[in-house]
Amino acid sequence: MKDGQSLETLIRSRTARLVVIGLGYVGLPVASSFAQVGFPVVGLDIDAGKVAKINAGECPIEGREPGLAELVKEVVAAGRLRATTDYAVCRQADIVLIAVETPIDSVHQPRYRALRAALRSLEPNLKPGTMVIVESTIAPGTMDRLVRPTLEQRGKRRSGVDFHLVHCPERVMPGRLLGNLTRMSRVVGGDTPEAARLAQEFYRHVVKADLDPVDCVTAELVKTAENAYRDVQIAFANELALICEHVGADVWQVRDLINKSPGRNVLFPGAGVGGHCIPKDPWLLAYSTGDSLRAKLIPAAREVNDYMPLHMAELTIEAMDEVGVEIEEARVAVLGYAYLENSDDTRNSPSVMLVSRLEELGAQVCIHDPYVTEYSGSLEERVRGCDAAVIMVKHDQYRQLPLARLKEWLAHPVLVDGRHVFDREEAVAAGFVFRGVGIGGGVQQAAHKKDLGASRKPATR
Ligand code: SAJ
Repeated sequence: MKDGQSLETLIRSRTARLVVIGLGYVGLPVASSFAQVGFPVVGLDIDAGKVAKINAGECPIEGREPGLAELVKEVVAAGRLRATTDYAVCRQADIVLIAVETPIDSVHQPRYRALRAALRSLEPNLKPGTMVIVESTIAPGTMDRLVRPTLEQRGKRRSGVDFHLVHCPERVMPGRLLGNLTRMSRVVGGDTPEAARLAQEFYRHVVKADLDPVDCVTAELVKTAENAYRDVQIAFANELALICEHVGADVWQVRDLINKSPGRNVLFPGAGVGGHCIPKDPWLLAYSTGDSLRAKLIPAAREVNDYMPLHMAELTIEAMDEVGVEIEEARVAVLGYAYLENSDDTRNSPSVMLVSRLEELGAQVCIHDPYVTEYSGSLEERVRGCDAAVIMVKHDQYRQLPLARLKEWLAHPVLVDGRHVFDREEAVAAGFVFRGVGIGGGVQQAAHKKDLGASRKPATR
């Protein structure tokens, strides 16, 4: 500790030296927020370009993040935040906060490469008395099986004695990075009760919501389960949508009426589930039980949600078939490449899955997204001459798009709506061949009729 003062005193006086490892969607807002309230903060990242940008007072995160660019500029100018690639800064740190990516791989296993690298680089620079906080989302059991052993280094030091170990999972949301940080409650998982208490003291300077002290595994479970729960909820809405298509109903009317019933809240069906949390965290939760307990509902929900972009391809093929366009010769305009409306974040975007499916089938794809630099620019230019327009994201620009203009640009009036942006009756009245997720009459109903036809064999004499 700095001249013998206790960590608690340093935290209370906001003089504890904070190092934040990982300056992405989580780390940069956290580093900037603690710098803003007075802590001396050093941001640590392997990306020298990102480090240089931040030291120039610029925010490397694109997209609409209210207040973040201004805050980064302010705290860098005030000398309370600086960035580096050098882990030696951890030797002077009183608190080290780790916010690196924890993706899953193609077989849904967590890939902790970044987390392991951060821990291994931190370990030789970890000084006695430091509090280490992991904000990254991790599978339940990871603090116990990976984080603590890596830092304890086979008896070189002990958690709770030589350092404090905490898991305080982030609850950020693109578009609300700063707002969520202060407004959302947090579970504060301590490897010891003392660690949880010290972390509560620390976060209280920035978080103006509940800070609930728990043990590490509870914190790991809360975070992964809250997102698995949302994924299952969305999967239910998506499966209901597919059923509505089969039987010729309108899922939007159905869900509104269901939600009139007390305690019901059917979420929004759509073109798929993207982002850095929802597609990943259910797998982290399911992974935690290994082979001893095989989760059933969670993987099934993932399967339903991952099917939706492929379903969008099926709806597109079927709609173009009505105007005599084969997928192999088609040019398809995909509107929306981010995973969420009015965001530039394309991580795990359903549009990525749709585009690769369409290209696999031989189509040419023209992508537009006002927030994704590579695909921004004139919507008309991207759409003109295409045989179909497929709405994958409910960006404001698309909600305001006049159908007559869209029809004029297209070579064939085919509109496939994955986010209930348009009303079917209006689209049909405007002369479109229309398909929408959850709107009966699509590819599912055709199959359904065939099934029904098959099952209604004439009674044998
Ligand atoms: N989606 C649907 N139907 C829905 C809701 C979302 O298809 O009813 C799709 C979205 O289009 C998107 C994906 O799911 O592709 C994820 O959307 P999201 O609204 O869940 O947004 P995220 O990914 O930013 O989720 C975050 C999560 N927050 C944290 O991890 C701290 C999640 O726990 C929150 O519930 C969510 O924000 C939120 O909106 O509150």
